[in-house]
Amino acid sequence: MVAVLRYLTAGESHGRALMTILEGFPAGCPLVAEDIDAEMVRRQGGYGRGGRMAIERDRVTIMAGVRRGYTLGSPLGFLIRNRDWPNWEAVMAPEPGDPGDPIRRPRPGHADLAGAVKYGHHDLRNVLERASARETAARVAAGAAAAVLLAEMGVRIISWTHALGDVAMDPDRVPTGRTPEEAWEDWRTREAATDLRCPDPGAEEQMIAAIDAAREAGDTLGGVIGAVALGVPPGLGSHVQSDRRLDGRLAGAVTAIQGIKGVEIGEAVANARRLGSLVHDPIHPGPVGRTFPVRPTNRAGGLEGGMTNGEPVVVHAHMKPISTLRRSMESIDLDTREAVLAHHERSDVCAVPAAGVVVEAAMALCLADAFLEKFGGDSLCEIRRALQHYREGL
Ligand code: EPS
Repeated sequence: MVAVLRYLTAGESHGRALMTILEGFPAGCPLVAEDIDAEMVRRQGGYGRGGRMAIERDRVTIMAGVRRGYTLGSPLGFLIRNRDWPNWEAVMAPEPGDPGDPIRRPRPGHADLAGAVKYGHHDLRNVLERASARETAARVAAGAAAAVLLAEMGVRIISWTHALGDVAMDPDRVPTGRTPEEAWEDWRTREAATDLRCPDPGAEEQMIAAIDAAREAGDTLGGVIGAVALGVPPGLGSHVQSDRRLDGRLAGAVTAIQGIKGVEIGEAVANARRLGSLVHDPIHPGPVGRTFPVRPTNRAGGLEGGMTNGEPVVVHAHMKPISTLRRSMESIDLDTREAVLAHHERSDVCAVPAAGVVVEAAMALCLADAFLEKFGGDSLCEIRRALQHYREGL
């Protein structure tokens, strides 16, 4: 199935810049660089980041697709300059033929070894520069535009740090609100005052201590990101073909984020251990004046039969610890085949809070695509009319 909303990114971690092209975005949607920059700032944050974040001030230049603050329906082009580039210019752009100082000790967990074999690279830098999670800045730019479009349709996506290492938050503190807008505004306000984007201050304190201990030990930490899309209408995705199932598309989009190795939709892990009668969400008549049924529980996480069912879409993304460790793991020297310690260079200790912003972006792109597929239209106005008509029919 070809996506309606497609994006591509380009750029190396220490290259000149990152670029994004977002294609299939409708005309007439308000969009300014500030909308995207707000997400750039959020993605750079979080306790546990390394020295790089003190150098970068990620900001987007809108290169194409917007005029007078509104999208044109043509491809959107974004550029994010790497402020670190001048420090790396000699490494990244040596004279042709200059062998430089090739990296030959692959890091376990990173793309180094498989990438070098696959592309026939001698210098592992030719792999690691693109494999780096720096690329997610470009993805967040695309996701921020998708989130603006979704917000126009009343859909809001929220994420938080659910667990970090072996410290988990109190699940009763998951951000909620009466309306998608209220929940979003409320959590955005509170999030700004946190260090790790965790809604449970007690757990956050322990998480910070865990990061400090890992840093001290030259080690790294992963964690779990919780995310929810609110205000999603029923009927996005489809049961009729495997590649149209939204749960699969969503899981694919989230696990395609660097470091994310598992995704749980709704209460999937606990549900696998329960009786069916304690898993499936009952269907109750809607309140007076409302014809659409309500669900007293949402263990399915808003997806049944590969389609949204009108309940919040709930996802938990599991991130492995960063694979660049200061204490270096066992590896080999690719020239001598001797056992050595893996290559190490500056990196983060933990990037779970930042990855939460990337999960939001991946969800926004996936849901906006499913939205456009369902409601079609080349302009925001057309899509709005189709959505309104559909909602009336519900
Ligand atoms: C990364 C290594 C670090 C991270 C980087 C991802 O960069 P550097 O090697 O320049 O210190 O900071 O993430 C970002 C730069 C970012 O913007 O998120 C890696 O190897 O994956």
